[in-house]
This record gives sequence, structure tokens and C-alpha cells, in this order.
Amino acid sequence: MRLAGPDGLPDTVAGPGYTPADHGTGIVHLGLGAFHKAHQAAATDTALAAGGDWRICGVSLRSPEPAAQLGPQNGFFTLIERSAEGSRARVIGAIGQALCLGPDRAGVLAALTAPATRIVSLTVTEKGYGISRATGGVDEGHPAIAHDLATPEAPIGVAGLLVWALKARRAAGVSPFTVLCCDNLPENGRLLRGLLVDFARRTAPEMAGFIAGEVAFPSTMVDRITPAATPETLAAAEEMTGFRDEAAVETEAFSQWVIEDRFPTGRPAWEAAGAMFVADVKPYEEMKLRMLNGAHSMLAYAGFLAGHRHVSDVMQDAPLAALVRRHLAAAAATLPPLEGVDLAAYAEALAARFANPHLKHATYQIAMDGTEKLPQRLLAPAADALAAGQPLGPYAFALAAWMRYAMGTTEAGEAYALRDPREAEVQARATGASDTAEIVERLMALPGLMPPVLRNNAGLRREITARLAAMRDGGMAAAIRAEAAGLA
Ligand code: CS2
Repeated sequence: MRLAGPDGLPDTVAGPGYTPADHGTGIVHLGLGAFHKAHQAAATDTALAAGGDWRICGVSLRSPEPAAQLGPQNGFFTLIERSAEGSRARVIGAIGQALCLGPDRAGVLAALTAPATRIVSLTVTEKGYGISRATGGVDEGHPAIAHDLATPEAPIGVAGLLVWALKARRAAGVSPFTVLCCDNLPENGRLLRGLLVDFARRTAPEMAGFIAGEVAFPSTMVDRITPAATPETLAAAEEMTGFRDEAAVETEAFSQWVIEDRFPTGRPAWEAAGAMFVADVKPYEEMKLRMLNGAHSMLAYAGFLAGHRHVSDVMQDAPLAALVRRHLAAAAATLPPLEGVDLAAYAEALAARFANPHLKHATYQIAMDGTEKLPQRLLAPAADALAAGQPLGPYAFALAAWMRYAMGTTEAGEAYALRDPREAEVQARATGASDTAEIVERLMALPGLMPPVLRNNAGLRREITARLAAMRDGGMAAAIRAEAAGLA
């Protein structure tokens, strides 16, 4: 039988600690993927037990799958939490409605303009926004931005939809919603605010000052390692709950959410789920992006080429695991001290989370969208390390691994897609030369990627070139061993 509600679950599976039908919708979430379900929807489910009309209308902007999976289940889904101690399942009831923008356009627009909607949260991935990192405004070349600039009255992208909805609400005398970015971007609230203000300036100038002055964009640090669901996930959910569940997700037991407490029209009691409310999220964001995500990207590129399918396999490869720890320490060294946080302990906890053998997190999944991830994960800390006179080796190794990955063929000669929004450009630069130094030169010169202090640094270029040459000549496994042999 298909899961469709909280009834009939075995004692071992917790259902919602509230009666879902008694709670109205207060949140529209854009980007109805696995991470949203495992993180914000789970936290909201816990918070709903403390009361409030905060159920979620989940929207996917493109893929019809999430709504097709959740719709017949009335929004209910199984969340499997896996840790070294074991696995447990819970059924989440926080999602009251699941829509896809294409077929359900009227419903999505109605939800965005409904007075009851007080928060619009987002997980659309780094590339989903269409932010120009150079200007902080819109990237005119981004397909959804280009579409929405041309037809702002029929938006399909984040900036277009949010500006349209804020304008419609203002015209109707309805207070603006709070915009809550939950993607792994630095100062994500400020970044999204800059995007919307610039988009408004170009399409609805009277809205620009209103958005800048009247709309809240709290920044957040979000963390929960959540692999894409697989057929095994669905089979495990059925075994644990007794119900078929097309929308099941698996994740780790750990979850962290640090949020700036700026919600002029209210919010769920997310602290009930362990969320931390602070005045300034930036130090937490930097810690997480540079340590967790930076190490993740490094191990994904090096691990994928070395033949490791999953992050837990990487951590079984002693020399590569040593490089992961080196990377975590190097990233930590770029961070200012953060009260109440022991960065060495945080690094150890991350290594343990990466090693979780029960979580099948594919290196190929993390390797995706490199040009969108490198700036905040590897390049910003590398620039800080350079300024502080710290060694650049860990970053040179990670960037060389990305460049080797960008070449698009495994060591067995098998081609794979990079899955990067700048795929064609990156691959042309990575494969257009046979000389290693030239490949490095061409990739470092990718417009808008590297900050000039790094791009023009001959020392960094040499360090990357030596490592990429080792990876190409002797293979990734040997390059990893050689790099790790250099550790004290
Ligand atoms: C990962 C993240 O896919 C990736 O790029 O680094 O999704 C990571 O698992 C999460 O940020 C963990 O919170």
C-alpha cells in the first residue's frame, strides 16, 4: 500500500507529533528536492508540534517528479536517518501541498501571493539563482533570468517569480514575505537580496527600494548530508514502514541550521528542532562552506578519478583520508575564532560524518556544478591563505583534481559529463591543449572564476601544474599517495 498519511505506521516509525490537517500553510518552498525534505521540512515538522500554521507548499520550478511522487501521498514521506549506531525512519507531515510550476502555475502564483504565506524559502542549488558573482546583480546570460527580464509578467525563475509576487502583494496591500535562502552560498540572504533588487531595478523600478528596505532576507547556514534517493532508498523505506513511498529520502542523523533571526511576519519554532538563531551567520557559513564543502569538493574530484564511488570509500583510502584531514585543517586556519566552536573538533566530526558507511553519497554527485561551487569552497579560502602567508598546497591539490576532472574522461578512458552549467566552456579549456601548464593556464583564466590575486599568482599556477602533471602522468591514486607522503 502507498504511504498517504500518518496512520498505520509501526511503533518503530515516528509520525508527526501534531495533527497535520489542523495546521495551515505558511511557507512556500521553491526547490522541492531531497535536501529540502531532509532538512527544512524535517525541522518544520518538529516545529509544528509546538504549534502554528506553518505547513509548507513545496514547489519545483522545473522537474514534475517531486510533485508526482508527493501528490498521491498527500505530501507525506519517509525520512531515513542513518548513523553509525543504526538507522531509523520517521514520516514527515510538514509538506501540505506539492506543485510543479509548469503544470500548476496558477496554484504556485496563488500560494506566493496568499496573505497566509509569510516565508518563501529556497533550495534551488547554487546555479539556480542566476547571480553574477562579479556584480552581485543578475547574470543576463542565465536562461531563466534572460526569460524573465524579457517577460517579467510571466516569470519562470527565482528572481522573476519573487519580484512578481512581492509586487502583486504590495498592490493588494499584503505584507511581503520573508525570503529564506537555504543554499550553500556565502552570505546567502544578502546575495539573494542583491539579485532581487537588481532584477526589480530592470523590470519594476518602483519595487527596488521597497525590496531593499521592506523585505527581510535572513542569511542561513544549512547542513545535512543528503544523497540523492535511489531505488534502494525506496526499498528500505518500504521495509521499515510497511508502505510504498516514492518520495522517501535518506540522510544522516546530524543536522545543523544557523539562522539570522529576522522574521518580521513570524516563523516556526525551528529552535525546537535544534536550529540556532544568531545575529551574524557569516562565520558559521564560512566555516561550513570552507571546511565541509571545500573538503567535499576536493575529495569528490580526487576520489571520483581514483575510482571511489562514495564518500565513505574515500575515507577508507588512508592517503586520501589524510588529505581530507589536511584540507580541513588548512580551511580552519583561514577562519577567525568563533565563540563556542572548537574548529579541530568540528574537523574531526566532519571526518567521522564523511566516513559514515551507511550513507551512500556519490562522489559524482558532489562533483557536479564545480564552477558554481569553487569560489566559496576553495577560492575564497585560498585567497585568504595567500594573504596570510599560509601554504597553498592543499588548494593547489584540490584545484588540480578539479582540472583533471574537467578533462571529462576516467583513467580507463571512459567519457563522463561534467554536469556543470559552464560544461562546454570548461571542457574546451581542459581538453584543448595537451601541455599541462597550458591546461592550467586556460582553466585559471576562465572568465569570472578566480579572483585576480589567485589568477595572477605564478606560485599557485606552478603548484597546480606540478600536481596536475602528477595526476596525468602516474594516475590519481599515485598522485594521492605522493601528496600524502609529503605530510609530516
Ligand atoms: C555537497 C553538499 O553536493 C555537494 O556539493 O558538498 O550538498 C553537502 O553534502 C551539504 O552541503 C551538506 O550539508
